[in-house]
Amino acid sequence: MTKKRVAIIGAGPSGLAQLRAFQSAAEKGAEIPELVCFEKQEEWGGLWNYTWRTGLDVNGEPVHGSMYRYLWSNGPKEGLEFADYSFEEHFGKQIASYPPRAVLFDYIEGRVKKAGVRDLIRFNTVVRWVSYDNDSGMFTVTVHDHEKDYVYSEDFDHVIVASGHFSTPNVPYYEGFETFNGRILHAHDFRDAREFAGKDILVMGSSYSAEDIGSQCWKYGAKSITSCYRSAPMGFDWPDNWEEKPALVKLEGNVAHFKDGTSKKIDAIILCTGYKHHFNFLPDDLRLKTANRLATTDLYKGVAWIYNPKLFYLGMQDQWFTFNMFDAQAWWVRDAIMGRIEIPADKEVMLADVKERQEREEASDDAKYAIHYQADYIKELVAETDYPDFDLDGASAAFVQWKYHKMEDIMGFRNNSYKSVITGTMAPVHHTPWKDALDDSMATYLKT
Ligand code: FAD
Ligand code: NA7
Repeated sequence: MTKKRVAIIGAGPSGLAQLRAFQSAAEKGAEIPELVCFEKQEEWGGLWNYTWRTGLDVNGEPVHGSMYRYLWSNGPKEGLEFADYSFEEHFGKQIASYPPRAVLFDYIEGRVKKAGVRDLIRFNTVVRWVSYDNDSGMFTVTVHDHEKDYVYSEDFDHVIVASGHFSTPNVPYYEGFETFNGRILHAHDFRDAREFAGKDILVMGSSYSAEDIGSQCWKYGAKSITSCYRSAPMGFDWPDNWEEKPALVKLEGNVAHFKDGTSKKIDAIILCTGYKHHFNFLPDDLRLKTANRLATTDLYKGVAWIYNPKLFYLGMQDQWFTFNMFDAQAWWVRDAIMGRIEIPADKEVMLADVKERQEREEASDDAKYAIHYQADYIKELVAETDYPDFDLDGASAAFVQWKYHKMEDIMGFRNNSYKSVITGTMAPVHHTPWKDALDDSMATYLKT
């Protein structure tokens, strides 16, 4: 019998989890399918592979990266630790709880280097189109190899979409944007907070990007931060030069007018208005269309495309948990492909699964509820595979504590530490408070 062929689109944390999942089965003696991972960037790590570029990349493709300099993990690392590769294994010691981007990149890379899966990735290769043929039961994946500059197609039994969903910006329009005499940028194009030192900035949105980009600008010397919300304020105890206002109504010249009738002169606007699930390489019958939520539309068990469950998606949920959730999904998808897990033949059963998840998600808008909801989802997947079982209640407790720490001190929550649920050790307190730690290099972070 010929081996099944599996295409993985993207070598970010999700795609790499998939490669590691298959490699771990092979390590235990299983016969695994032939794997091809297509990655449009020249390096792995997805968003964690920092790029200074914005707009188009060196090959003329839209820049994938939305990460910026000086980014430190926005949640405790104890909530995302791989169950099969601890921080202590990687760094040879326990490290503090909110590592900067470079440290997390190193950690992600460490596991896949150890697994030896790099040769399975075709870098600088962007997926242009995927189609499915009912007669042959195969997918045709068409890609552009930018190194050799040619387009080619190959057939696969399965396709796994791991291309991320925090890359294509959602960019609203407000009256007066076209005559504003300053920079208007989306969070996707934000790179270095020092650009805004000494400036009065307006941050639009009230979620993670607004909170963190505003905080970066504050830390690196912005004169003032004004943030505005559409639905609800973030409600933290902000520093004196940070003001939270209701929705923007319009701009007149460089003056922003808000819904409560107040106004403020500003120098630059950063749109922290979220991202779109965007798959320009998929036809309508294979393409996921979902809001950014915990229970995505049309994915059985959050991963299998209901209308053709030979197609899978990883990491498409809104994320409290990240790396360990991608792992749980990748292990589950691996087992579905290898015939160890059966996917229901009846579409109605799969639709009912999604409906039940969405109703349960909608039962509460409390953050603690949402954290436990996603933890339960991971538990459910882990229980069906050989992914190492780990203490998800402990990881949820770290997230709940994190929420409290943020309410206590939004510019100081990263000075806290938590206990690893993988190794049971307590993280050390970092040597420098976050607000004073201007150098985010790995060498400085790891100094004891
Ligand atoms: P991505 O990391 O987006 O990787 C997708 C990969 O697919 C990329 O390498 C991309 O080049 C490739 N790709 C896309 N399209 C194609 C194509 N057509 N052909 C070939 N390859 C393609 N999570 C945390 O846990 N902690 C944090 O502190 C945190 N901070 C964040 C900060 C920002 C600014 C953002 C945007 C996200 C943050 N996240 C954080 C969440 C983040 O989504 C995950 O950590 C993680 O990167 C998601 O992994 P992924 O592999 O699903 O997607
Ligand atoms: P999110 O979490 O999707 O949040 C988007 C925010 O943008 C949210 O507050 C929205 O308000 C707001 N929004 C969206 N459209 C508009 C318009 N038209 N006008 C005003 N405000 C708007 O995205 P983030 O970028 O913060 O976070 C994504 C990931 O990046 C996250 O995982 C982090 O780890 C980093 P709403 O509340 O819907 O009214």
